[in-house]
Amino acid sequence: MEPKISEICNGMFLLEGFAEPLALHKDLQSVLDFSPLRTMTTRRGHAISAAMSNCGPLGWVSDRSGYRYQSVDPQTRQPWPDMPPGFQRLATSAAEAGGFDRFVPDACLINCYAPGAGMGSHQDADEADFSQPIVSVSLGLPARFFVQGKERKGRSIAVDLVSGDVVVWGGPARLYYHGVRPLKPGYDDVFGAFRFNLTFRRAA
Ligand code: MD3
Ligand code: FE
Repeated sequence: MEPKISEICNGMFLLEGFAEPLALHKDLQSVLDFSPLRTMTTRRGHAISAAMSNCGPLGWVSDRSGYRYQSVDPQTRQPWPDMPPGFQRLATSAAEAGGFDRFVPDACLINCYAPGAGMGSHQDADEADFSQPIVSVSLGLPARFFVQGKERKGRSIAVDLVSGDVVVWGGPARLYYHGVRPLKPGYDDVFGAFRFNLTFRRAA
C-alpha cells in the first residue's frame, strides 16, 4: 500500500498506513512476554490509565520519585528487552519520510489503552535533545488524538488515528502539548479490545 503523508501542523507528519500491524504484533508479544504491561503511577500516586512497558536500551518509568528513563525494568529488575529490528527499521524509515535523517531511537515506550483509558494534555520533555524527532505508531482500536500547541490552552487540533498509522513529531511540534481522548470500545482483528501505541524516542 502506498502510504499517504500529510503535514498536520509545524513539523507534525501523519503517515497513514505506514506500519504493518500484523508484523508488529508478533514482536510486541515477545517484548511483553519478557517485560509485561503494568500500571504506573504519577509522583502523586495516581494511576496512569494506559498500561505501559518498554523495549530498547532505555525505558520511560513513572513512580513516587517522578518521571525518568532508566535501563532496568523496575518490575523484572532486568534490562528492558531489546528493541526488535523491525521496530527500529520502522522508526528510522518513518522519521526519514518526515524529513529526519538517521533517527536512531534508544527508547520505545509501549502504551496500552483499554476502553475508557486516555491521556491528559502533556508535553514530552524528559529527553535530552529536542532536535530529535519522536515517532509514534498506532495499533489496534482507533483513537482521537489532540494537539494544542506550545501552551496547554486554546483550541486543539483533533486527529483520528487508526491501526497502522504513524506520526512523526519534529521541529516546533516536538514540544507541543498533546493527549489522547478516552478510548471507545470496539474490536480489532489483530489487537482485540485494545489500542497500543509505540513511541520511539532518542532519550539520551
Ligand atoms: C506530540 N502517547 O506516550 S503518541 C506519550 O497515543 C504519548 O499513546 C500518546 O503522548 C499515545 O507521551 C500519543 C503521539 C505523540 C508522541 C509524542 C509527542 C505526540 C507528540 C511529542 C510531541 C508532540
Ligand atoms: Fe506524549
